[in-house]
Amino acid sequence: MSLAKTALPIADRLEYALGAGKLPPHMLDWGRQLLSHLRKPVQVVIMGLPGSGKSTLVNMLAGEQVIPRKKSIPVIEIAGGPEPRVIFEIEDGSMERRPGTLGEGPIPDGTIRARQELPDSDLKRQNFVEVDLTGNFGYQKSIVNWVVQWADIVLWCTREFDDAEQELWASVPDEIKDRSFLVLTMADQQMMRGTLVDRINALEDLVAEEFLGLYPIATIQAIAARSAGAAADPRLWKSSGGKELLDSVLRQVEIGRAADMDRADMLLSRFAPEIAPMPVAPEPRRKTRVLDDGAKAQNSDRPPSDHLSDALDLLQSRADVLFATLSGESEPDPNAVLARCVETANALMDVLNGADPDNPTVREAQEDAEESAEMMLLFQLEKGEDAAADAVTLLLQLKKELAQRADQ
Ligand SMILES: Nc1nc2c(ncn2[C@@H]2O[C@H](COP(=O)(O)OP(=O)(O)O)[C@@H](O)[C@H]2O)c(=O)[nH]1
Ligand SMILES: [Mg+2]
Repeated sequence: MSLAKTALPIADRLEYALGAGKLPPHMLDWGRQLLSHLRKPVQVVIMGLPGSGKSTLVNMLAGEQVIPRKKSIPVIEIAGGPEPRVIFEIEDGSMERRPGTLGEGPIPDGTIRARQELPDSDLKRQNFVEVDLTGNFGYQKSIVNWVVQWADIVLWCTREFDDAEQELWASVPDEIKDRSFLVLTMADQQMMRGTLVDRINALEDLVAEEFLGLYPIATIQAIAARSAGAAADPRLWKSSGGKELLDSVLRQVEIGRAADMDRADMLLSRFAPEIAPMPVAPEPRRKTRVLDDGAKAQNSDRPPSDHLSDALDLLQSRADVLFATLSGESEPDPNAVLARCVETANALMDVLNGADPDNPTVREAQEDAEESAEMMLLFQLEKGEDAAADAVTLLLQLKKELAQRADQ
């Protein structure tokens, strides 16, 4: 093992593990997907009907006037780059590039997409992409379908979130809904008309189901407060709704990045422990007896039935705790349940690895335990209630099989 490798950024270590064939075939897709996520900034999409306040909101989030009020462009990406430059994609498939910013020069006719690059270090963490929902309902639906294939976080801008918009949003996968925001724009106008509170109340139940949260915002006031420096007008920054929305978006970006890093850590410590951050040497399954290692030799010298009953005891006690959690008053947190299942499967593998693998019953139990630990890892990557339920079922199944083997 090279220590230098363990000091590399997690993405580099994952790339190394993939290149060195450390991941088993059924984990390859996950591994590759994870790597591409770790390598690119989080994609924050600002989506909504034309005139819903998207460009203004992007300017607020970026902290500068990046999108000018000129011709509208269906897709505008704000991303990091060594110096300011704009890349235009034209409807005939051609590309045009020019240095500077969108506001500084003409926008070519037929532009369908523009990428504004800026030397802003925050843009290494996240990009902002404005997507205009133009055309008829069918066309808007196809835009939504395209966006959900690559977006990490969506900010849906709207004044009312009407039935048609709700229908468009309904088709978005749950894992994106869980990290997306409904942004009620033009809150200043709605407040003046006296409709804001009713609108928020009317949307409350729907938002609880379909979004991470509802964020009313008076974007123009938020920009004024922000460009004066947040410290210069902290009250307006707060009362406009700007602070809450920006803080929440940035928090969500961080949560997403941390979760990806945790998953990569998990994959590495399981399949390439020598390059994991805290290398844990796994007990080799097919252990040849090391006679000068007293404890281990003794361990393997115990009859296999002892190891099997230790393993059963372990499963029984963990299952008891798990069931106590599941039958408690409050809704169990699926991710905590999953973590507990993963931990149990790993502990089980440790117990069984102490037994003599030459005994066929022991070997079968070891293989089951190892397979389950891998399945648990997949469930943990998948997350959510279904995965937690599958993990608990798997543990119960394992317990049943182990009890049968111990009886043999
Ligand atoms: N009063 C008010 N006007 C806003 C607000 N946000 C955007 N606007 C105005 O609404 C119009 C449409 O905004 P824009 O950001 O271009 O919408 P887009 O088509 O979704 O990108 C512009 O004239 C903005 O100045 C807001 O919070 N309050
Ligand atoms: Mg716009």
